[in-house]
Amino acid sequence: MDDIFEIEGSSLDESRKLVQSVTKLHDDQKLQGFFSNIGMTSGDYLHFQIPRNLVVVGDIHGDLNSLQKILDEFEWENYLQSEENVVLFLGDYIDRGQYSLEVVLSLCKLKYLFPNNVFLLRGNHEAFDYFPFSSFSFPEEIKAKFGNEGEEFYLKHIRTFFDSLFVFCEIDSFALLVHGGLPIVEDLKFFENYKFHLSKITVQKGLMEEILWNDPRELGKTRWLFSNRGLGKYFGKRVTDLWLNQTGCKFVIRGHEPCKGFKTDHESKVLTLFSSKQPYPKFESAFLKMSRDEILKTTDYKFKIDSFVKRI
Ligand SMILES: [Mn+2]
Repeated sequence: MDDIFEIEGSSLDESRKLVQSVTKLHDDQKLQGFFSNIGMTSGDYLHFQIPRNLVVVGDIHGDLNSLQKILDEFEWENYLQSEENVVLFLGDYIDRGQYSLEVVLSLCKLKYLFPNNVFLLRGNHEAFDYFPFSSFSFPEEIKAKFGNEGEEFYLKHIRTFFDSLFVFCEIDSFALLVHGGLPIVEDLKFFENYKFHLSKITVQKGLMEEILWNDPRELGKTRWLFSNRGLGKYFGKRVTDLWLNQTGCKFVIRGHEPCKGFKTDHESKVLTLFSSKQPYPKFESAFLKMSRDEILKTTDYKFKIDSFVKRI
């Protein structure tokens, strides 16, 4: 397979160097605070003013072909020249598909080339050590490619890279972006200082579990239920409305559930994106692309965010 960054056939040494550089980049950005005219960080929490253009990509799950098609569709080389054009990936880069390692390395290369406008959120598949589940096969894929040294590569470098990923993103007055869903907040005081709480998600296991594992469901007046997944919860519209009211945002954009490219819940306030096709023959692969002007029109009550999703 042709691949975008000539990642296929990378030596273990090259792969290790790339992953280490991007881990360092993430750590530096977390310490730095501001990284562009429109972007800020505070630990695990990433914050943007409305970008000139926004692309959001859902679960890729080792589908290098879908990733390549999406990058081609928004003409990444041109698009990423301006730091006000942002691309955000919602996590779950690995497992299920055949090219997890190539997907991880391609995304690292993209981040390395465009550190201030490419951002990678953490999915539940990138947090196996915290919340184990049965379909985790990435270390075996690396071992098959690099032998026993691959195991060390995973344990020493990939896991540290996963720990460096951002967990929560907010785009001012527009959207909250996470892999799984919104956590259930019992104490409203949380919102007095929510950015501070979200800057330390990785050290609050309960909060991290919900952000990486939760799913939206239509629950009527019930706020939440335990999830059939065995981890995380189902959150109802009351939880979505609370978060959106408290943060001044209008939408939640998340991945985590296979679907025909996208689906909406909670009166179209929650948009699910899915960007993997090869391991999921019954589903479709899609991404979201919006300009600043389009984002500013979200005040219109007839606004439909799913009209900006493009299937590939
Ligand atoms: Mn997931």
